[in-house]
Amino acid sequence: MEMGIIGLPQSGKSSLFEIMTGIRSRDVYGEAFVRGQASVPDDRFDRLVAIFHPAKVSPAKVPFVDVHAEGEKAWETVRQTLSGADGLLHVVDGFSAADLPEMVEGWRRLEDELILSDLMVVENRRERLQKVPQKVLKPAELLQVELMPRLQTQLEQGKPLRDLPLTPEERHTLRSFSFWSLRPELVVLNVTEERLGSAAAFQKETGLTDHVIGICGELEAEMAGLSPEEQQEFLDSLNMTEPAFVRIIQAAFRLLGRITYFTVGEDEVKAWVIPEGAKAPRAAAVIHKDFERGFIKAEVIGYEEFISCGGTLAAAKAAGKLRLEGKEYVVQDGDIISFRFNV
Ligand SMILES: Nc1nc2c(ncn2[C@@H]2O[C@H](COP(=O)(O)OP(=O)(O)OP(=O)(O)O)[C@@H](O)[C@H]2O)c(=O)[nH]1
Ligand SMILES: [Mg+2]
Repeated sequence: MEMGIIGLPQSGKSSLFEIMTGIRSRDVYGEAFVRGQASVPDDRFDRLVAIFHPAKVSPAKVPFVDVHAEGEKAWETVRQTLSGADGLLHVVDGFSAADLPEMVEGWRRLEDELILSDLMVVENRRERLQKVPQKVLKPAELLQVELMPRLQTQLEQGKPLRDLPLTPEERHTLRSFSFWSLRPELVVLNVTEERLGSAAAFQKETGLTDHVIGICGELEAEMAGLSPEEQQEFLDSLNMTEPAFVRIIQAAFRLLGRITYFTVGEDEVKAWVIPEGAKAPRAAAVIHKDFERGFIKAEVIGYEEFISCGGTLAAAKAAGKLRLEGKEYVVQDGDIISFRFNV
């Protein structure tokens, strides 16, 4: 699971990457890309840490990738590096753009490039499939023969593939193509302080319903270097409740369809990242493969219930609120879990 950062040259990609991960990407030389983890801010996690005072604290993380693409092969570098990214974060320069139309134009320019790149892949694939006699085609290829013209029509209209309704089977057969416009995308409009309000107009103008977040990269960078108290003062003076990069990380996490469950104790409080809809054994596997193989039961309590029981496992147990769940249990966001297994 990872988010690839894209954007026109000098749009503020590496600056945003640094704000989110703490890694000064621009100081990393000789690498085609830098990968960094951003901790996912979560009030529930903070509360659990305050309750258990653990020796070790491990919040949920989202990996971001910042590409260093220069020269003639820049586009190729971006394509190769991000072919495995599950989601895209498109940074739009709103600080040096003259006005809103110019910001929208910048956004459109890259989106068009991505759509064109997908279109070339579709056309190539169609050509190849046409050269093969129908009867030797495998079922997945037959599905593609049907599907590719639909994709082509969509792309020729300048629309992203993610807006097409696709069955899970169709999605599966398209996975290996790494289409840009099929992947979920979050757009970050990077503006100056006085333009912080322009995200709404940008959203309207681009027709992007959700998934647009306006930030002022300069302010965010300043804030990142402050103590928590100074940061709070700074936020108060701006009428903000939290830094905007927090919302970006949280939005990226949701965009990737991930949820968290917690393991708690005096040694460690940890937020584990799993795909939404994962059943208990699969959730256990992210801790250790043995937990999945030898899975017996999961002892579970939802976060809210845990808090309303007084915030101790002993009290929750006494109140009969710790549930024993089996292999078919679908783990819920915020579950506090202890696995029983046998290896
Ligand atoms: N005024 C202003 N300048 C910014 C902001 N973000 C980035 N910059 C400046 O824009 C330039 C490019 O920033 P980067 O973060 O390196 O942008 P990038 O998209 O990673 O650039 P490339 O990797 O070269 O494509 C730098 O000189 C930054 O100081 C911002 O929010 N406001
Ligand atoms: Mg950069």
